[in-house]
Amino acid sequence: MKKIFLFAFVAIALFSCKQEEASLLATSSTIAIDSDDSKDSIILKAAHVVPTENQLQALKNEFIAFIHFGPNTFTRKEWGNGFEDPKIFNLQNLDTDQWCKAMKAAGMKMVIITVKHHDGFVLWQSRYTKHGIMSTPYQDGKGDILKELSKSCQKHGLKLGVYLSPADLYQIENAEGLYGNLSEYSDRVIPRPIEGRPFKNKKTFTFNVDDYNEYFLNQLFELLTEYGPIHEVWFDGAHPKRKGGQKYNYLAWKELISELAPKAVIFGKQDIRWCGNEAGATRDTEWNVVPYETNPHEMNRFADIMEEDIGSREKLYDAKYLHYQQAETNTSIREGWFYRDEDSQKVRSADDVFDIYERSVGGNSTFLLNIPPNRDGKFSPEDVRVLEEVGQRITETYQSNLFQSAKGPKNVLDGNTASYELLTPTSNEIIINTKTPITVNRLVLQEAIQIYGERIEKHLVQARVDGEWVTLAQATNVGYKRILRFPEVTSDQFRIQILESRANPAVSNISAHYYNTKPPQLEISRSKEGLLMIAPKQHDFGWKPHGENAVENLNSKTEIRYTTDGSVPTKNSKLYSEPVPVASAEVKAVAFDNEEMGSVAAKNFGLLKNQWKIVQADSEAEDHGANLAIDEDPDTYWQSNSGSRQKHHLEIDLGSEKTLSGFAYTPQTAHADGMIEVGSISISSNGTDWKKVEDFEFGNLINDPVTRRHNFQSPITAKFIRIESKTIAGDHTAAAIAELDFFE
Ligand code: FUL
Repeated sequence: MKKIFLFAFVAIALFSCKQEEASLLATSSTIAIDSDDSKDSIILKAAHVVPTENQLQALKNEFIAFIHFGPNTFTRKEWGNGFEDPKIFNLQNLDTDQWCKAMKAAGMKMVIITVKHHDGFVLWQSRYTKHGIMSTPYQDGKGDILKELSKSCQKHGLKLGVYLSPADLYQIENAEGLYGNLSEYSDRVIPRPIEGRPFKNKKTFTFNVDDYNEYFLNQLFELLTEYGPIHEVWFDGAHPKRKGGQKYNYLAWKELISELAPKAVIFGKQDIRWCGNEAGATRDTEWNVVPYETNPHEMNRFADIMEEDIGSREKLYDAKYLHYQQAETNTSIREGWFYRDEDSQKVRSADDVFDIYERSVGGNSTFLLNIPPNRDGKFSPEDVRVLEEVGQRITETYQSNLFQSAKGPKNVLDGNTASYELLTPTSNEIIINTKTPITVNRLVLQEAIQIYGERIEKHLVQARVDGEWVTLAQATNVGYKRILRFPEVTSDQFRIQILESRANPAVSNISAHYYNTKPPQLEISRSKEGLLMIAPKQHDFGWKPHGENAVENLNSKTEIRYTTDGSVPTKNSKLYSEPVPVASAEVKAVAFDNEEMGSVAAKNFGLLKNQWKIVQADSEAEDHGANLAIDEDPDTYWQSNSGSRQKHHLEIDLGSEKTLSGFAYTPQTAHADGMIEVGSISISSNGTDWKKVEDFEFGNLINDPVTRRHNFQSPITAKFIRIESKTIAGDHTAAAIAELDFFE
């Protein structure tokens, strides 16, 4: 009722005014709530929150690239520790042109590079540290990766952004380190002059800051004045370690950024927020107008926003400020953020990346996909192949609009997002007729958010089939862009209805498309008895081009072919029809639709677990017995009790003596507890006399809880294995294992 009332109220004011009419309220990227605001007036205000020009341009980039590159590329770790000798960054070749070509082929518009990750190592010629590229053999210490990337970006027409980690382990760990050194706050001039290294840009700033903030500001000054225009500055929120109560003077950083990079958006702060996961998951309803307790323009610290519902009416009612802060959906094309290897580090399939593209760009957010360069300074061939394939699918599907010469409101069909059609409660639908019937399975809707803000809360798309309106899809908000996916339909009449809205919505674009769906992505698993199972992937957001279960949707001609020796299956490989036994094998499987080949699914199976027994666990939390660590079901897990110690262990009898090359640890994903960050493996032949073999370490498990593999320095032979935790991520105290695998 309330919604209808509000809608009607705004409608009376606006209906006759058409496009030229602005709005009842002034628009702004932040609007304060007053103490006498009613629920309705709060929602009306929300409908007038619009992106800034920089935010709008960032949204229009749609698909952008992330580059994680640094010492971790050479140590194969996710998080360094700050003690790395710069010489391990043994870069011989670097081909930033190759990166840019591949990113362009994917249709990306910008690239953001980790010029400093948490380890503190810098990829550019900074005047303020020696811990970086200047101390490596690369071009005799004269190389500058950011400079090379910036040149390639200009050549290939890509925007550039920088990730500068506030967490800095080198500055924490080394004796002269500035991070948390308890230095006095005083007025410091930025940039601090360095003899023999003058700046061309003569601007200076004075900030009242401590040593680490001064260091950070000096580095920002270099990055923002010497590498061409910077369009995004990325501040990560993760901290492997802290020291000395170090605070960040973000308001000073922001002042410097707005002055030196006026076109840049800031990630992790007021402009752009993290989507809340690193797996490529998207919300069904991603509102970019979000509630704040304090004015975001005056805030120093921004907490991560992880909940599913962040901007519904209920959430906005308690706000003190309504603020436009768009989501960036960030994930990696490879397992982990840094390159590790070609064999065990899986690469996402084109199906997967295209699916995330449609959900994120078509779900009111920006898609930030990481492609980690390898130790040869290039993108690996498989990564390039996937980028090219995704780019081709995006072009084939979205470049041409099947409504191009259709009849309907001109302002939504002209391909110009600056023109729009204002709808009202009494005229809440748009009908589009095509000259001849078209076959479509995608529809794109956009709102004129730059003028009117995000308003649509619920909408419906129908097609006229055999004289009846058939519903194709129904969804919630639209905002910058909504891509609707539905089973293909052939019709010459389509209807878009706005069912609920925060005020009169301005629809700026409607286009129709056809995605030529591909053979399904596959999922490979094994039962505890050792039976191999291959089936179309079914997960929350996997291969579901129709929003339906891919299994039921399969073309009857689909065949699954597989190999067990790691080779890529062909039409002549073994045909999969029922579960077959498999042990210690590298299985690869592909679906074929006639001659068309789907993406390759791969899984490495370790030893069969049917003879394994748990000998001992130091403790077992309720419902999380030790057997669950070896039951071939990653959804169940062993968890020790919590307590004062992070040290826990599990002992397994493998049934007979085996020679092992490594192991894989699958963490549980139900919560952030129990991630074994550091631990050790010990072996025994009788279960009594133990010998420690080696330590292992896995970084970034809380943000990225996927299976991690550790290869032993040399093969080990054992009947009994003990895995022991030393450090649990995030200072938790219980250890947990969803699955443990050992490889021969
Ligand atoms: C996380 C970091 O800890 C990861 O290493 C990575 O940089 C990712 C994008 O953000 O918080």
